[in-house]
Amino acid sequence: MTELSGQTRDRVLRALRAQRIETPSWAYGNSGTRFKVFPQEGVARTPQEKIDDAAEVHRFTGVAPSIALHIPWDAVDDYAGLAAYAADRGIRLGAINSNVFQDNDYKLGSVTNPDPGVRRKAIGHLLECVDIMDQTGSPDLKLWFSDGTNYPGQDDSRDRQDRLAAALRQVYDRLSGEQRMLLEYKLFEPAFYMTDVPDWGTAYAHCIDAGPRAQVVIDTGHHAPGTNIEFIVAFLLRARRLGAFDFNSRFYADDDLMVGSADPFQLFRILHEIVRADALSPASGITFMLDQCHNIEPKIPAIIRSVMNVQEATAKALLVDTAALAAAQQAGDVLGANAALMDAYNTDVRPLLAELREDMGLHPDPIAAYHRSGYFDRIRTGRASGQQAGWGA
Ligand code: LRH
Ligand code: MN
Repeated sequence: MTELSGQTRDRVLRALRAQRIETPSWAYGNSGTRFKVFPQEGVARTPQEKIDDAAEVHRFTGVAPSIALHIPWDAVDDYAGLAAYAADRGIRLGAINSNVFQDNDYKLGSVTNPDPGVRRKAIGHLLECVDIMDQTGSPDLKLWFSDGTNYPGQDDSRDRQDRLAAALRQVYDRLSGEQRMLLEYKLFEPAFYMTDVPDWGTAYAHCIDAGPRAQVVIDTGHHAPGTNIEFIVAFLLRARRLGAFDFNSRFYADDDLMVGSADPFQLFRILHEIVRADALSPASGITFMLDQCHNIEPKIPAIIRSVMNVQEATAKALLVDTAALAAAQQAGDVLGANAALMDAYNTDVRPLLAELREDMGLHPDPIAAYHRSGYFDRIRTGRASGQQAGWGA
């Protein structure tokens, strides 16, 4: 790595030290595909054990102090108690994810269902999630709707959009304090003809209609192949409507693989837009979450690896020589501009990150440290009995 000036080094290390990545509770439970869910030894059985695992990820990475919850997968009787349990382990309860995609009543849709009774039930769940936010202190309500149709003519697209807008209005009006509504889009699956919130434009338009507390979530696995996701990032940042990321990666569809594992260059380009907009720090109000499923690989090391992948892409983005890039862009020097970006991307930032971790009092190799910690042996024996957590699908 070309010798970094002291000033650049400090700026990069400061930004990396302040980075915050939220891990998803459901990634600590069993997950799979429609073909099979392979259980794994030591998997969490309760929201508390998922929090224990999240605390381990934070213990070795130092930048993952919050966990996103999914309701009802993480339902408990005492949410304030759960928040206290987490706080005792240095973990904050993050986004509350609603779930209106697993109940039999939602076959033809949840908030967009032709049946007003089903719509009321779905909206009731979303409002219940805001009640939970009041108890956990979570700022973010994250909404993803599996709603859609499978055949042309099955339902009226405009009527469904009206129903969706009415539901979002009701939920939006329930928000208080710093609470936000984060709307996630997805091109397809489980619906295979039309999805009611299929793309960023639809999500953005509904957020504009709802109000300033409504922001868009970009799940990196929810686009058509070949989509330029960093353009969407740049656009929504400029519009001040980018609320959060669900980071993961994919080779084909919504594969939910480790972020950066399938396309590290895309992750770098996304983080470049974030850094360019000075939107990396928690103060920017963007929540950087992982949304992954570790169907065959050991879950906790996979999440640690994922956090490290985000750190590596971020470090590379922070190393972009912005002055050289801007000069080349202004001069129409196409190759020069591209080279400015590629030089940063082709920089091996692992030594810098190892140094950062040592500065933070952490082991330079979080995964090796995790394996040496004996945590897995403890949970493998300690959690041998009982029902492992999963999607309950
Ligand atoms: C939908 C999704 C959404 C979550 C779920 C676990 O595909 O990305 O963010 O609710 O995964
Ligand atoms: Mn997601």
